[in-house]
Amino acid sequence: MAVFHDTAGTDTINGTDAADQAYYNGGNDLVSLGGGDDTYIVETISGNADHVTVNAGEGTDTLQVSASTPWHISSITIDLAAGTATLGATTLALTGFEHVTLDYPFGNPDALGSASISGNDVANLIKAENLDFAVNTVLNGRDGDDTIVGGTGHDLIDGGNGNDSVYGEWR
Ligand SMILES: [Ca+2]
Ligand SMILES: [Ca+2]
Ligand SMILES: [Ca+2]
Repeated sequence: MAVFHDTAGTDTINGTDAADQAYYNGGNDLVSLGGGDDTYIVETISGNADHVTVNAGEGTDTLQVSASTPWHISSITIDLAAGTATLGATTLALTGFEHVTLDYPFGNPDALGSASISGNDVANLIKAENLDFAVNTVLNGRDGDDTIVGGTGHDLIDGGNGNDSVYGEWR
């Protein structure tokens, strides 16, 4: 597995056709992850109006918004069918992702009040566990056999069509 760390500035990252891990730390990056089951990890949000383009390519690929992202933002919206994510002032154009994980194992002391994640027409894994109790989520699987895991706050979960597995909280 190759691991890529970007800079806080603008970067172009080209992954391999095997499984890659690529980290985001700000800037108007252009990322192509190639084949394999890749993970793109949003580690830091700058607070600037950055725009990131990520093509996850073939394979089963995961977008992860991780613990060390600063929470001066009030909401998160991720829509795989539309191919968009809005994390505060940072926007992402997404292609080829199947899974989304919100992962803040140390809780969220700041302003984040809501998170909305919508999948697409394939089998999605949508995980919002490890959120602070105050964060309300809206999680939509859409078509396909989805697995959806809510957080510790108020979750509104819609599995959509397909044979879905839905968990209010993973504890
Ligand atoms: Ca960057
Ligand atoms: Ca790859
Ligand atoms: Ca789906």
